[in-house]
Amino acid sequence: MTDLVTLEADLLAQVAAAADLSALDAVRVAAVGKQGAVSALLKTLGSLSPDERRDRGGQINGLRDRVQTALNDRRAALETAELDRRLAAERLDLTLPAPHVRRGAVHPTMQVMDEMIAIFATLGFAVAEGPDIEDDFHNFTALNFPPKHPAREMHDTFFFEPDDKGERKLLRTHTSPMQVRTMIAQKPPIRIISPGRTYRCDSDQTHTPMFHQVEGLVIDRNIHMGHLKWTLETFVARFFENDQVTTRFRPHHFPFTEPSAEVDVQCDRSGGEIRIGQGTDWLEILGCGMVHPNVLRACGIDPDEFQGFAFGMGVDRLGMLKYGMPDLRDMFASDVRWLSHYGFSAFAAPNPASGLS
Ligand code: 2NL
Repeated sequence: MTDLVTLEADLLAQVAAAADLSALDAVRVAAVGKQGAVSALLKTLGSLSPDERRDRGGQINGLRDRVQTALNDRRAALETAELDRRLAAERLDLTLPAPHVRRGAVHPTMQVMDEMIAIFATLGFAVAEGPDIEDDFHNFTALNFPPKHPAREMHDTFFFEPDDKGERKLLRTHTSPMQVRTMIAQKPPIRIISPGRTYRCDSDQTHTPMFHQVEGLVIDRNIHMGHLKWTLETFVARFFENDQVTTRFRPHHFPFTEPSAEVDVQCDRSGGEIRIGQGTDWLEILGCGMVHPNVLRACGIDPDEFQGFAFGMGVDRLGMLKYGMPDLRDMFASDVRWLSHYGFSAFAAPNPASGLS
């Protein structure tokens, strides 16, 4: 019995003296490891009578448990001390200037989005934002996509695995779902833009799998294409900061608008770069149309009482045009040299009062 008391006192002293986690682990191996002191004691039990074995076995197990508890407590204390030491040593004063760190810049996409929001704000449009993960109803069905429309298929849309109810969520392929949500939630008049990220399974020089859109929606009584044309012409002139810029509305087809049009701006491509508002070429910049009666009905709006127009444009693409970037893929390559060249100062946020760019 006294040998056990001495051993326990010795082991507990070693545990208390272990200065760090690796020293403690060495103590643990020597004490309660497979080849350790406690195992050696247990091996001696075989030569004892059954009664002696029960008594001594109980004593050895009690010793092992107390040593194990001491090891656990010491480990916890050392880990806390180590964390405290690291927290103290790695403390950063974020209020100090960081002279060796390159200063951040606003990504051109976000700058352009803020420009668009500022322009539409002066025209009375509110901003409506919503989830990137959508369902089939808000992304397709409510927007009058026929059930077998190719845009629903795998090559365009990122689908999630079906859930328990067999429903397949998806990454929105446009920001229209937010406009659908607004029409369902609010009564006309509605005048919103919905900026945000959109996703399509497509990648080449002019497409990235994630890109940004600003869509717009106006719903009221007696809305007609004249309102659509004025709104978009006003936007284009302000965005390109050129009152003379000529636009061309070309018939097109979208499932969610009827009639539909694509809008081109006059440009000049002769000098190797694109100049907006001069020359004899045309460049497509956005799509638009009168909201299809089926879309209004799907959102609980009576098309005999209300009409509306809608439009959609690619923010990244318009940013490339306005600020002369050659390749869309560079936009999201996270190259700090590109960002510091094309990025904007955080103090140059566009707003209608101080100007846009
Ligand atoms: C494009 C074309 C467009 C719309 C988006 C829309 C939304 C609702 C109802 C009807 Cl809720 N239309 N959005 C309409 C026409 C064109 O986008 O080329 N986008 C990049």
